Amino acid sequence: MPQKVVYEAKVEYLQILDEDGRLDTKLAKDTLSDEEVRDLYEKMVIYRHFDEVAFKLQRSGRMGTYPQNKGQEAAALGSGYAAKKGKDFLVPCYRENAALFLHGLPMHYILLHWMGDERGNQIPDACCMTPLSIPIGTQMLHATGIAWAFKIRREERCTITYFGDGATSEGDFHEAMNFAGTLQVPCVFFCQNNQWAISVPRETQTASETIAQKAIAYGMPTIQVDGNDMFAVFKATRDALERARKGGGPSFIEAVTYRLADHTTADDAKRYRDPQEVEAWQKKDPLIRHRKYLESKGMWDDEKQAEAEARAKKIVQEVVKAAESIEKPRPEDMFDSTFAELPQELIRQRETMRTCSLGQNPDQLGLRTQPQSV
Ligand SMILES: Cc1ncc(C[n+]2csc(CCOP(=O)(O)OP(=O)(O)O)c2C)c(N)n1
Ligand SMILES: [Mg+2]
Repeated sequence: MPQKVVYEAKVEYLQILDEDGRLDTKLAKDTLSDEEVRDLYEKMVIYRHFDEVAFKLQRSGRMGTYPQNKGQEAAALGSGYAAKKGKDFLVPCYRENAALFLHGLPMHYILLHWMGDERGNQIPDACCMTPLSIPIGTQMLHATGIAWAFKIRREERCTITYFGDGATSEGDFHEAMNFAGTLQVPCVFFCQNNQWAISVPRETQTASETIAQKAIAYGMPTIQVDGNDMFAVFKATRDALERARKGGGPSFIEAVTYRLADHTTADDAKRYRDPQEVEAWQKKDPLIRHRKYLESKGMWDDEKQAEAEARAKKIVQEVVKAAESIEKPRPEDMFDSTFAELPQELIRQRETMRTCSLGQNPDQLGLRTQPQSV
């Protein structure tokens, strides 16, 4: 009986810019120019400020809940920058605002979404992306489906879908990966491994040594990158998209990063996270290392930082104004966007919503109508 090894695999790790802002110039060749890094860093400053303001809006009762993106900006921006705006399709979860903004989503849409206003989910036609996906993992199936459509139509377009480490334990993840692999669709699976799924640490989440290796079972090229390094993220994503565009099928990227804030504003991570772990990752903050890099090139200093922060403040003030000055939605609107023709039961609910819901006082002015029977 023959005894042999039938399969062997390895997973590569890529870092180009280290925590101290030192660049591996050989690996950085043909990635980002210094001007591009400066522009992207300026965007990081804006998006970090947006994140902090969103947090404060929730704390002051002006927004329902919010999952901070803090610490994951390089992963979102580096990958988003590699994708073609207006052509490639982004299929996000909720921790890659930066990529969506880069691809043209008006920033106040994200605030509207978290304020519970459905208009935040009505993506403008010019933006190639789906709305945020809160059910964990469902968007990956959409990404596979959209990429399949691109393939059938012979369009030179790709999807890139974002999800967390926790999402890779979901059935949807495996189904999406399986179909993407067998159908060879042009989709990049971009996992933001931020080490935590709410209070579940990565070690408890999976017995897999890396998240990246999960893709091997689905026949995909896969790589693990330093997710706080825009050079590495950009290179891995660009290569994966190029391969997909040439008919090379799907790829997987595990971006190793860290959720510097709580899971959402409804969470208190101090109850389950070691402060020393958080401190160690704060030193790897993508904003710190990209600033250090630009400073080492003589392209950044305290004055430029102050200017960038002032600009960010002004931009975000306008964004908040746009979200808060929009006319309040009517409760009836919730019946509008799901069905082309509203089923009878929902027609009944819409017509009686102000008169027979629990907690409504039918004696209130204008609410005396009795429920209509249908
Ligand atoms: C299908 C589904 N199950 C459970 C939840 C509740 N939930 C919200 S976020 C989350 C953890 C997700 O972790 P991960 O995928 O690592 O993403 P992260 O929040 O860390 O970015 C869970 C379990 C959900 N939203 N959807
Ligand atoms: Mg996570």
